[in-house]
Amino acid sequence: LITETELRQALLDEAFVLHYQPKVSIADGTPIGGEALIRWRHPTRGLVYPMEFIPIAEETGLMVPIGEWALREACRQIQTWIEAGSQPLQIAVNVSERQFRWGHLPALIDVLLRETGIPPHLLQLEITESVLPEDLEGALRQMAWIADCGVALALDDFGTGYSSLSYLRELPLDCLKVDRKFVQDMEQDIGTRHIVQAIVAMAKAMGLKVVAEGVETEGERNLLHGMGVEEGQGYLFARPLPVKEFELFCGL
Ligand code: G
Ligand code: G
Ligand code: MN
Ligand code: NA
Repeated sequence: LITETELRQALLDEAFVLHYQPKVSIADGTPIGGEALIRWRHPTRGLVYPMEFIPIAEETGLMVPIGEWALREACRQIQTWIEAGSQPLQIAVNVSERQFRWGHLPALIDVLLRETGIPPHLLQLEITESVLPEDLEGALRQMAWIADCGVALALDDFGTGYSSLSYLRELPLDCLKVDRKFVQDMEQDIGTRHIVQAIVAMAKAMGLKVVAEGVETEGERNLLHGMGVEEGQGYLFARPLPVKEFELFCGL
């Protein structure tokens, strides 16, 4: 079992690494951006996935420093691409409820933008609906501050949480990510297909971009394309990749 001590040591040892999953154009597969996903290079167990250690990080308060590491690493990676003269893509970083409750996320983002000098729009934060009901006012205030910096905000896993549509228009969002459970079921289940259609219509009416998560089949891709979804992410296109492979995939 993973302990808090081990996670602290992993931070000190710089044992975490980011993989990047491409986001592509549903129409033609052109790379549009990427989502950073953290992994732990464990000395004996090999690559450990976030499912196994994020919950422990959340319980022990280590989510804040680990989340800070991930944000800084992603910003540095964007900076590296810019310095190398490649056409940089927007990179999304997941941010958990804990990091909002901490209260210093806007200040951290400000520091990272200054440290790296990257154009703010190249960074996107993915938040889930679960950050909202806890402390809606606090989350809103922080999101507004972050959006004012020019950093993009996406609502992740949309449709699975305690969706209250009433707050949706109050959030300074750029993008909705349709949860992969809907994408998975939409070929077999017409009801699910209607839900996706409704989400897309709503997002468009609100001026939000839609990204479909977990696209695994050509059938799903065709349905999404027909609905006017422009961006997709999933094993059909690419898995989360080590940085070198991501660069190859995206032509960076
Ligand atoms: O890569 P994988 O599918 O196993 O990721 C599982 C979950 O871990 C994702 O849903 C994501 O929300 C979370 N996660 C991955 N990387 C990070 C990170 O850098 N910070 C935070 N807060 N969550 C992450
Ligand atoms: O929770 P969040 O959406 O941030 O995390 C994305 C997770 O989804 C990652 O763990 C990633 O490995 C996983 N993922 C990405 N594409 C696919 C896919 O096509 N199918 C499945 N089953 N999982 C995917
Ligand atoms: Mn995500
Ligand atoms: Na998601």
